[in-house]
Amino acid sequence: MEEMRVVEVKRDILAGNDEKADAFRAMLAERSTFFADIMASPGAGKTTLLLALIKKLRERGCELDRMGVIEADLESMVDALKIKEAGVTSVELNTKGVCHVEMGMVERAFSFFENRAFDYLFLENIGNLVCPSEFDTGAHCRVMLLSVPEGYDKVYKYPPMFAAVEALIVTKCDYLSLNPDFDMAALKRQAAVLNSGIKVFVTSARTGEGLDELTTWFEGRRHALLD
Ligand SMILES: Nc1nc2c(ncn2[C@@H]2O[C@H](COP(=O)(O)OP(=O)(O)OP(=O)(O)O)[C@@H](O)[C@H]2O)c(=O)[nH]1
Ligand SMILES: [Mg+2]
Repeated sequence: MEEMRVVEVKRDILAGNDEKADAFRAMLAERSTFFADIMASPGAGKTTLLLALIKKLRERGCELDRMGVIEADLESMVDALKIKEAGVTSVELNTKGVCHVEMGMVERAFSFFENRAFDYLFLENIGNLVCPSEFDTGAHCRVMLLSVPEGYDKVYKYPPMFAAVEALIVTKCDYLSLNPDFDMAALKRQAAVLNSGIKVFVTSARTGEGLDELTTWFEGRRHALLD
């Protein structure tokens, strides 16, 4: 009878990815670069929030050339160009259909910065609430966005993402008056069930709500890395 073998590809891939991610995280910490991975579904407001954060960090004294962004998308240069127009260096990482970012991609994208040193490096991950949560990208901090138009019930439908992050950033809160069925209390309650330490920010890039608090939190996370 033929022998049957089961090859656990996923576990091997994830283990190899985790080792690379740990080495990458340590290398960036050596350079005092704080690296944050921004995850969310398509259109949740990742690029808009990044632009708002860049502006806030600049106002607080961080030079534009001390920030860098890796923009991951299946295709196109659209988001990288927006970041570049804001005066910040960016690398567009086109995954050509792959729905998450993994370490080989991060390392390759990072090499295009040619050894530049940053205080803050951000990754705008692929717009997807499922796969990105499984892959360590070498970031010191992972956050997710959930926009008000998407609905609060995503916390019940995509639990691994909510469990994987340090912070949940609720975006487009200027739409709250138009979405009376958005149950913020239920969202916070269930997010805390999935992830007891999760920090929740309620923001709007349109009105500026919550952006100061969020920027202060990112600054604190960077200082904690340097200490
Ligand atoms: N009203 C309102 N609209 C917002 C806000 N943030 C982003 N938007 C709008 O939402 C749309 C999507 O925003 P993006 O920042 O491109 O979203 P994204 O998550 O980067 O999208 P992908 O990269 O395509 O996945 C744009 O039309 C933004 O202007 C907000 O706080 N309030
Ligand atoms: Mg974007």
